[in-house]
Amino acid sequence: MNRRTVLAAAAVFSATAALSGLAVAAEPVKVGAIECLTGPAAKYGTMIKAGFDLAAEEINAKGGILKGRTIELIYEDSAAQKEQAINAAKKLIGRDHVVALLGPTLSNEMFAAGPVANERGLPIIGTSNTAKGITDIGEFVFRTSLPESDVLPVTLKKAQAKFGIKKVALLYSNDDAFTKSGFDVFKETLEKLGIEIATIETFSVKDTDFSPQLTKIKSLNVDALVVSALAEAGGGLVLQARQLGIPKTVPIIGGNGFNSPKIAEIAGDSADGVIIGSPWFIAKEGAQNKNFVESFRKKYNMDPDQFAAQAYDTMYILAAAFDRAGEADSKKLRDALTKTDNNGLLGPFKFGADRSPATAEGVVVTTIKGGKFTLLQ
Ligand code: 1QQ
Repeated sequence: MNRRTVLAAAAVFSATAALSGLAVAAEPVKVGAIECLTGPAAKYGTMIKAGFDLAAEEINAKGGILKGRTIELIYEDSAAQKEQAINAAKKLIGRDHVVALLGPTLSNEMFAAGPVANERGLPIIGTSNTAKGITDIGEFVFRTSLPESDVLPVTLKKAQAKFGIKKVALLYSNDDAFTKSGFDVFKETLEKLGIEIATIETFSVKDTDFSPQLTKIKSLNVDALVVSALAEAGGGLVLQARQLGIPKTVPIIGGNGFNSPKIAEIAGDSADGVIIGSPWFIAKEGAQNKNFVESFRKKYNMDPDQFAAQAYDTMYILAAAFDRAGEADSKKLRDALTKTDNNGLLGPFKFGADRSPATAEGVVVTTIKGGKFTLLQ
């Protein structure tokens, strides 16, 4: 070999190395996240993003995944719009070549975007989807959030025992997959518990005036209002209920949509006494939760909510699955995800055969006091 050939061979070698193992080992692993970062559900999406970012930062600082690769999160805003969620999934898969997807924020969006990921054989993990049927979309669809069917019965039983509730008004927005699903569970559980439903009132997720429904409810002398709504409408409804003179002795019970500081941001003092079930609450015992809350406050100068906690756990679940998969391969990652065994903020976590959380232990019932979530004693 003359000198020229040696140089050429070396050039070929380094080019090959750049394309294969050696250089690729340092390449970040791209993960897409579809969240509501603007629009009416942006409070949920920004909390979820904050939870993902904090966990990814910690994981990357500790050496990353797959023997030294970092996780690179690429966000697309779905703005609570189904079409936008579908386009986001297509962009992240087609343009960015992500290996997995996180989100979307709303069940409504997951029913639209989930099939896109599933058809392309890419794992998609909802961290906040609680409607019935989410993982029925297909075998690549996972969720780490507890469905309403696990949480609402715990909430209602606790409220019944504490307040002796016998008769309620049931309200829900009938144009969203999650709020409709929550309504179904609330109705079925109320019937099982022998609680009378004095009236069922509907509204739209976009509504801002609930006075017709609330005026009617006021005349019915119910013991509680049971509401399946997203936070924007839910907060407005709570505020107007108190303004119209439904007293605080009549508690308002919400579903997962109420697990957000947005309720108190909108309703102010009127949010006091609102009752919500959740797999997590901020004052949960244990060093892991304390560290999370502290790091979150330090990084963002605000308290985390349930959505941030679920997102944080999910990032660790994803990172561990990548390491079990052994490479950044979507199909291997899917199989590795099914073997999840995490001990995070939400407690011991495994997926069931349906790729939803295997158990619903650890659901707590909280109430809002001075804008903060505290345990309902
Ligand atoms: C869903 C929900 C929402 C409250 C998520 C933010 O539970 O859409 O399933």
